[in-house]
Amino acid sequence: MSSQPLIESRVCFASGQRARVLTAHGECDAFLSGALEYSAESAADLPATGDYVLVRPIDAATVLIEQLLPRRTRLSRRAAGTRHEEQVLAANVDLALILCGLDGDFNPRRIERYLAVAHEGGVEPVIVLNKADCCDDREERLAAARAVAGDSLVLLISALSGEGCQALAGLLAPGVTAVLLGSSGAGKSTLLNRITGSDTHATAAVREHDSRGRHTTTHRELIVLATGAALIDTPGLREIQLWAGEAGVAAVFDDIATLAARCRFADCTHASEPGCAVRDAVDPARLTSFHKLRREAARHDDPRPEKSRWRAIHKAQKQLYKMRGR
Ligand SMILES: Nc1nc2c(ncn2[C@@H]2O[C@H](COP(=O)(O)OP(=O)(O)OP(=O)(O)O)[C@@H](O)[C@H]2O)c(=O)[nH]1
Ligand SMILES: [Mg+2]
Ligand SMILES: [Zn+2]
Repeated sequence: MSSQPLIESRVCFASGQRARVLTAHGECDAFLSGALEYSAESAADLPATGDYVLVRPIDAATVLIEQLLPRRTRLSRRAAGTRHEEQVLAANVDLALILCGLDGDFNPRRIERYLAVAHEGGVEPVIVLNKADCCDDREERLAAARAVAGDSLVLLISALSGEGCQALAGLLAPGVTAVLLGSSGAGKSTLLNRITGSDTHATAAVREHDSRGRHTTTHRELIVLATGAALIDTPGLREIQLWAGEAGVAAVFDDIATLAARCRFADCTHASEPGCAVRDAVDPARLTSFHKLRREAARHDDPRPEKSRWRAIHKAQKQLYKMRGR
């Protein structure tokens, strides 16, 4: 066992057992200690981009991650696949920059989803409408984004021309950590390059017919800016399955909660009940989205492990048949 003291450092890249961390001496390769790996109950207990960790130097360019420090905030999604498992996208983040291209990418429903994820993790969301340079109906889209934004800031920018980027850069005060979220092709890496004034991050054109990106960025990476702020670039997500409870969703649909107080029935579902104050006042697409996210959140609050439940039922059934001599 080495007698080197533990040093606090920040994870700027994490992938399985390998990571990279930022120390006072620069960036190092990092490995997880066996103890950390074995004590983790799920993948969410392992270091993620943005985590603070205690490391033990092995040599000048390599460290061992011994301990994960508690997360102040986090952005998580439900891991892809069928298992009910949390995937931490970024940890200790102050601002979630929810990028939405003003081309075919624009989608208020997706913005609502990202807002719920941010609220759940204790992260302040900022809605960033990008590609203002190629949008003819910016006022209309700005209004549509504001309609779902609640109290969150909505910015209109062009990462390509630089329009509006000054205001955004102004949010990145020293010590602030922000994460770029959004679909592939929304312009996250282009914006990162604009802010850092470099071309270090690869970008690629979106498909002409549907504005979808090509999944150019492949991993989450934290970059420390000259100002002392940190910015995390992420790969565009194919899906952002909610990792949020009802409270996280409710925070995004304040307007519906306020109106619902005036529905005739206290348990009104705003479907077909008489005297509903919500149905006629809220955009039907938003109401549908509210119901959908609430259902997902309910599964999160009360995760019924379907498979294991059925496995137990089948086992009990088999035993019963056996007892009956079948
Ligand atoms: N017209 C216009 N194009 C933009 C703007 N921002 C980004 N783009 C273009 O959109 C395409 C996708 O940009 P990226 O920065 O690679 O998108 P990304 O969000 O990083 O995508 P992934 O890494 O795949 O998740 C590139 O061709 C960019 O040049 C903008 O403000 N205006
Ligand atoms: Mg990218
Ligand atoms: Zn109602």
